[in-house]
Amino acid sequence: MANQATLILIKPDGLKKSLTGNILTRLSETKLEIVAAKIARASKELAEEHYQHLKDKPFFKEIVRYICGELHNRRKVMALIYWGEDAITKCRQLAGSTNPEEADPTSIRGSYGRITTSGVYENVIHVSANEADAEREIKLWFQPDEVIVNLYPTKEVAGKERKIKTWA
Ligand code: IDP
Ligand code: MG
Repeated sequence: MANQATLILIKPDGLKKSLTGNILTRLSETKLEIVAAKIARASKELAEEHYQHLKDKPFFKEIVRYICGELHNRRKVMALIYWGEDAITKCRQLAGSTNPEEADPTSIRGSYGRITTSGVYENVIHVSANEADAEREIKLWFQPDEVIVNLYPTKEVAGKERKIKTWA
């Protein structure tokens, strides 16, 4: 099995519950390499794009609000790319099933997830489901310069001269 990349998001409930360390510790069992990491904010547009495959589901609006941080008053996620052999299966295995009540209780979602009274699966972590999703999602959440390996082909485009912010 060749090296794969997968997008991991520690969702707003994971951050609010102060689970960042616990989740990263669990993921370190995979012995995969972290090749990008940041705290990021999902705009509504980014969230809708991220969950585009679920846009016809009755819970679509709520999961968009969830990943944007509106359910937790914590408008951020931690976004990481894990890279290595069989990364997607390894990370999804550790994350556990989508429904946290059905997830293996020793998995990340089984340990820390819950179903809210309004029916949202709050499952603390996102892991890309397959290689095509991983590529699509990584390109949504990260720019090439933010990743320390070359995952996908890039191109140079002539930018309009623009101001960049630097430390004063
Ligand atoms: P995944 O995160 O395990 O890949 P997806 O089907 O891609 O599962 O769903 C994205 C997210 O939407 C889930 O992680 C969960 O937070 C939420 N979700 C999925 N299915 C349901 C459902 O049936 N009810 C409520 N929330 C759901
Ligand atoms: Mg998914």
